[in-house]
Amino acid sequence: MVEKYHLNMNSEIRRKALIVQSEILRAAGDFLRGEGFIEILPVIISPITDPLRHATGKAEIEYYGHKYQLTRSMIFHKQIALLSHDKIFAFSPNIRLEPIELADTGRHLIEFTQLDLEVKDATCEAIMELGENLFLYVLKQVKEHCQKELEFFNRDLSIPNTPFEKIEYREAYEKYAANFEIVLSQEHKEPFWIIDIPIEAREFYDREDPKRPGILRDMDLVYPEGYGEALSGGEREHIYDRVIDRIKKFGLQPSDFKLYLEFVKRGIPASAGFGIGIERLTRFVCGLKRIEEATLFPKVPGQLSL
Ligand code: ASN
Repeated sequence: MVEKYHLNMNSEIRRKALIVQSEILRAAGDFLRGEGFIEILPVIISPITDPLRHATGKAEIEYYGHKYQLTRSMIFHKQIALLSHDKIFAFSPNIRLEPIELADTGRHLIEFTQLDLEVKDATCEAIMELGENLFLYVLKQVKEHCQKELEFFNRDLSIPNTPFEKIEYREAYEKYAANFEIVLSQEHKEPFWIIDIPIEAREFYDREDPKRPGILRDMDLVYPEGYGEALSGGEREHIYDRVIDRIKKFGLQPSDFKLYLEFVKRGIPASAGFGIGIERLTRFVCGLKRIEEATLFPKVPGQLSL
């Protein structure tokens, strides 16, 4: 049984982790603004949200006969926001009603916040470089401003070498089967990328490589030391006919994405971006055992929490 983390408000671990988290938020925002990004406010409810490949329960509310979903990720809003600004980010609360089986991973919450960003006309490679630079900047700032907290956690944060190692999805899968991400994470001492992700492993909005059908221009960043996935993102499908084709191939209904498709039809920019989970980043930076320690009001799958 998972400990009742929400009853433990004055835990010294959480108190220190929140100081580090506050520094992470500041540093990440400063870095992105320095790179020319605009911070936009998050979207909490919308008729459309990320369909996600893995099974999460529907979180829906009805209002005057209209159905809204709670945001699973801001992917569609990020793409549309690029009609306003070329580089945007948001600290975006996400609700993903994960199954109770994930309660004990130490990595899953049904409510979490991701730093979600998107860049007009960017490539997968450019966005990976941005991700590495953002990650390094945050680590350096935490080391500089949270020495006491890192000492408390006995966390000797080393600054990884760049560029990070790149590992092909199929190669990893063949070697370690479906659980490859965690196995590789446990084996590694530095973060690494998973690249060449096959089309069936991701969502319809992820762009298929025109030169290599069946492979996406997508990537995941994985933390070392067993902390697991850090970030996922890539280039986006944005051409109307291709988007429709991909929706249908995934067995989804274009009518469920009507408001989004109206924008795509009129034209949205080519783009790439990613989202990085803030609680997971805090967990990694502090070396915490469980993600519940990285937020004041953790929502553990299957558990009633404040
Ligand atoms: N935020 C991710 C991205 O930008 C999508 C996700 O969280 N499912 O690709």
